[in-house]
Amino acid sequence: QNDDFQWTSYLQETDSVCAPSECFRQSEIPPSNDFKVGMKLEARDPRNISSVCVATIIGVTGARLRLRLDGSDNKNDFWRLVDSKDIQPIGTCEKQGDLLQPPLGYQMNTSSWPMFLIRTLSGCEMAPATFFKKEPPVPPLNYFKVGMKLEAIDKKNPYLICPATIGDVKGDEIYITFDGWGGVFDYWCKYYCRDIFPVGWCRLTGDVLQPPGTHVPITKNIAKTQSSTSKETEPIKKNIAKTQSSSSKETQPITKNIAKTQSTSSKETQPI
Ligand code: MLZ
Repeated sequence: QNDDFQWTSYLQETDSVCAPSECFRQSEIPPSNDFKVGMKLEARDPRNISSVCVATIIGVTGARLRLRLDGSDNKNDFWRLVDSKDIQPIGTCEKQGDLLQPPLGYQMNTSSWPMFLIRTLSGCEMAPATFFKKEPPVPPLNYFKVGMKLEAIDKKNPYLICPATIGDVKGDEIYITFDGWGGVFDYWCKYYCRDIFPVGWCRLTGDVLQPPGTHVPITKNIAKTQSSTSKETEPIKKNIAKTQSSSSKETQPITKNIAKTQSTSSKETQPI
């Protein structure tokens, strides 16, 4: 699936740079994913973070697990990295003297929970402790700069990892903008957020990297081209279709992002 999108040519065409790996709270070498579908583990309930629940692995994708809380419906699946602090082996909670909780939206009467828990764990395949990897440390500083490229989870479609650009930096926060989507999926997050990855992450983990959107023209990074001021507001004539395999999304010409040179917000040049 990654075949139709190539970072190397895209970085060239957009004249942009990747965010260096030191920027991210990710292992430089992605952790191995040994988990198997059907295994159970303990996971923090994303909708009620004070609860630790039983979860079943519904899918394995790259360095991530698709999880479903036992006793919950199939509409609230969530994804966690194998080195997320939100997951741990079955038995961890008990060792710490805590109780496993029913998930938010537990479909049966609460009084049935203790028996449900016994049944769901009886004879289940528990993910071995060695499969869980240590969460990487927080980078000491926010090293991100506007214009840097990365791979980021689309929070509205959390199974998707997409090409993205740092749109703004404010203290510990960074603005994640999704290439070609006109702003609708963009979000602010901490620089040490676990949902963002260096360019090449998906290729290394085997996860699927989405191609950029086709809703707005691809913008060219202005950071590296600021010396050539006269050309800055003109769209680039070169058509990238010639330099890449032909698919409909690649036939749009690259236009430079003039937002920054006009000191206006990027929204004004990227209609949704
Ligand atoms: N089904 C949706 C997916 C959009 C994903 C965008 N990610 C940045 C759509 O096509 O609108």
